Amino acid sequence: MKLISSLLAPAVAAAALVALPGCNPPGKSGAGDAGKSVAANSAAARTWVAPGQKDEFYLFYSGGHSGQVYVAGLPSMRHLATIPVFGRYPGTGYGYDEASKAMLGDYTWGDVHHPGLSKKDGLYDGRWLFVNDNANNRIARIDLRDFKTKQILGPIPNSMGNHGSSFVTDNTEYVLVATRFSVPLPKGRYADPANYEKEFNGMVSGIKVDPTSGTMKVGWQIITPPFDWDLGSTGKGPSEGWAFWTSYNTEMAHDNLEANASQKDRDYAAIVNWKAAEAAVNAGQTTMLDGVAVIDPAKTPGVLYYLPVPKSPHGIDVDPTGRWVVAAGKLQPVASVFDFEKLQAAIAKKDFESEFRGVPVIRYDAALEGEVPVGLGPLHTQYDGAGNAYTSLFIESAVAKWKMPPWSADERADLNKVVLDKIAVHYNIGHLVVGGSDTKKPYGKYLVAMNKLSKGRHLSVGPSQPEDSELIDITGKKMELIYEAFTEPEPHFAQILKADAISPIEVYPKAENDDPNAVWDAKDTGATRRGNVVEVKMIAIRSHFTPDRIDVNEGDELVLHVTNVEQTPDMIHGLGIVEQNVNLVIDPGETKTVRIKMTKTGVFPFYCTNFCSALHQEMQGYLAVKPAVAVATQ
Ligand code: RUQ
Ligand code: CUA
Repeated sequence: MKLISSLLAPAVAAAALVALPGCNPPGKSGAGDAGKSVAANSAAARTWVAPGQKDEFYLFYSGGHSGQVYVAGLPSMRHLATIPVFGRYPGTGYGYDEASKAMLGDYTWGDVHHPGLSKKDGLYDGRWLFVNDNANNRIARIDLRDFKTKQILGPIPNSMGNHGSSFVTDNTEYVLVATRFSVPLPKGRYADPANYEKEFNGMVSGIKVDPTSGTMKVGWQIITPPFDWDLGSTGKGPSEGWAFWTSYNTEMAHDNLEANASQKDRDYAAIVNWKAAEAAVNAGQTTMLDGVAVIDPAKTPGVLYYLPVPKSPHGIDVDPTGRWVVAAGKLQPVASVFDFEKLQAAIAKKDFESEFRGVPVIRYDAALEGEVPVGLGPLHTQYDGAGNAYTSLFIESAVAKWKMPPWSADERADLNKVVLDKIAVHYNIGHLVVGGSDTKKPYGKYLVAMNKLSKGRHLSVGPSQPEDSELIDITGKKMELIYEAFTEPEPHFAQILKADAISPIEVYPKAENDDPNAVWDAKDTGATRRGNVVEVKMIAIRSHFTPDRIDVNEGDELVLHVTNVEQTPDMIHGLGIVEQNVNLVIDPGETKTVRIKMTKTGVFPFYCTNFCSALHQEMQGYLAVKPAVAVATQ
């Protein structure tokens, strides 16, 4: 693979640098000379969303080990909201009421990597956003009607390291998952890591999504060798029903992976026929393992194939037509383009180079369309729907734009010719996202490039540097860097959704509140005692809690249900109980419950935490806890 020096495109990088504000040395204001440049004005105009105006797109980006998802507007890149998923978030009371506490279980954090929007007919339908937890093998569903986490599934049985997800199939039949780590199965079984090759396994899981409610459950699994599955994507159009993941460790190294997992020139991608997997489950060709129907691909031909890909691959991305599958090898400066039609023909003709543990290995050249010399350290590829691909280059700190097939004979003869443009970003790039790239009709227009190492692009805030992301206009022949924004840590992948694809609710309609403990009228409020349990039904409305006094005894358990009976947008009430660690935030029309053991005696004021009216400060009351036993006299 030769690399032409022009691919490093210093001119492109320099041009981008000169024109933009934000490239000032530390301590210099951004409003200096750069502000006068025409390019800066033009870039500013393209990202300017005037006060009172709204952004055209939502950007949902993962917050990594913060366990959260962050929402920004595009093109302004302004932070709009934090959606807590795998960790508590006092701002919305998430993880403080009983329902969200139960969802979080015993885990206090998660590691969000790849958000995936739900789809219908291969297009975003604006219903749900799925996100994975690499740390605790879970997957969550956020409802885009109210931007809240509604379900956390997991830990997924027989799986360690839910990194290779959340890849949504064309009609949200499944969210597909592949394991990053392999372990002895079922979980809990001990085996010496020295016996890794024999005793350890990875897994691909089909998480079935209920089409009406969105409720997820583990559908089936395919057991795999202990390859470390990396990123993936789902097919569409001709490749609908298929899914793809790369492995960076087909060496099956279990120690010193940096060296030992990088020995082979080619690792494998897994090519999974999930429709065949579903059929195998329906035909009963499975073994139950920890409550899940598991398919052994050696015994069920047709569900799994391997495809060699160079070298230590990371991303594998299906294009919007569903015909082209692009894999990028971190240690090889090319993007390998596979033709799904050739791949299918190879499968039909059994044009295999070998097999591994009963699974056919497709011949690389049988499926290959070409190796595009994109540059150093290619990771992920996105598409604009206009025949162009964009690959992030970690080592080069750049994005390469290149032309998808079909290629002319001339282009084929020298694939350098299909590399159309390259733009420098100012950090080691990881993921990049183009709106709708994983659908049949990408929006194009913008590309957001996310950093891996931010390299001090913002005001210093100490040793942990602000995370960076850059907004690139991809409407022209040349990519143009038009904005740079802070991104919450730790950014991984993102999804872009057209703002008008959804219409989030502003209040929960009273008629929809099915909480049996909801009350809507002051006359229905009050306390009931059953033994040591005191249950209080309370309402909150500007600017009063009813009741505003709660009486309990030491040792009691207080079960407090609060309904915010408002039906007015933005009329949120909070209930904080001083020194009792109670923090409820209740949206209009919502009911929330908290249970607390009364271990401290005394009088504890409670108050509304969310500003609600001129008399917000007066929205308060008292929790009075009487000592259980009279203090023994001297
Ligand atoms: S992986 S930088 Cu966790 Cu998303 Cu590619
Ligand atoms: Cu209710 Cu402030």
